[in-house]
Amino acid sequence: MMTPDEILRGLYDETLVGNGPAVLGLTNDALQQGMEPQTLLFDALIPSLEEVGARFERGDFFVPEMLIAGRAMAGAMEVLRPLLADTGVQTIGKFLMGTVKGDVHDIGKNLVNIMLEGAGFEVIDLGVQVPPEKFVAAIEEHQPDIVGMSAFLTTTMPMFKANMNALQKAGIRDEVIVMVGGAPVTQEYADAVGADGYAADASATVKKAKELIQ
Ligand code: B1M
Repeated sequence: MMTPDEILRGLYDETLVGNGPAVLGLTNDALQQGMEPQTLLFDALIPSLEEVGARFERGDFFVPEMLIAGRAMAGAMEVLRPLLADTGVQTIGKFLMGTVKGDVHDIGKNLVNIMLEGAGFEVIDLGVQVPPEKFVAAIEEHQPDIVGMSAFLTTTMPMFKANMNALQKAGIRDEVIVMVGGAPVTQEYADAVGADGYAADASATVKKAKELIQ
């Protein structure tokens, strides 16, 4: 039997090379051994994707490598999702979530969703490449407490402002709390676009969201 350290090392290495079946196998092994889902995420899967990003920046990895690593991580997340989200707590608020127009990254957004669900939020996920008019229509339809927008590229971050303008124009800006986030986003940027809240990672999002609906 593999030790927990060997499993974490294996998960990191296999995610890095995008070996989906191995990542899935190791995830199941780890859970069978009683390892915590959070440990797998924060000590292996997320660090591995960070390394993928670093290699991409250096020109050692290209889009296909990034894609298969992302898929391997997403496969593991499907197994971890029910364990992270199922706490049986009562619904504390409605959270509408989407990745902005022009941006296809969704692993980080999905992780935020899982943590929010785990904390008792009802999450409505609009998916990726969500245009401003879709955010507006969904807010009108679902009446969420908070709308969350993710952007993972410096080139798509300006969509936050476009979304805020669309909300303003539709006369619904004051009806919802707006939170923004994603790897390149900062508190300063969130303030500049007029968002009500920003968080750097999934657990910080939960904390901030709870604060904002108080
Ligand atoms: Co892309 N990509 N990618 N990519 N990709 C990044 C983001 C990049 C940082 C890599 C790098 O250069 N180091 C870089 C962006 C640079 C920049 O603009 N600053 C980049 C690039 C350049 C690109 C392309 C342009 C590449 C190309 O085509 N030349 C292209 C763009 C496509 C598009 O969207 N139009 C592209 C494509 C892709 C893939 C499709 C191959 C794949 C995405 C798969 C998928 O998501 N389904 C991919 C991947 C996998 C990555 C990296 C390697 C990993 C992303 C990830 O899932 N991280 C990424 C490098 C990196 O992040 N280090 C990279 C793990 C995840 C748990 O973290 O996403 O940060 P993260 O989410 C966090 C926080 O951001 C926060 O909480 C999450 C959980 O803790 N958060 C919020 C997220 N949303 C929030 C909302 C909130 C609050 C917090 O409130 C509402």
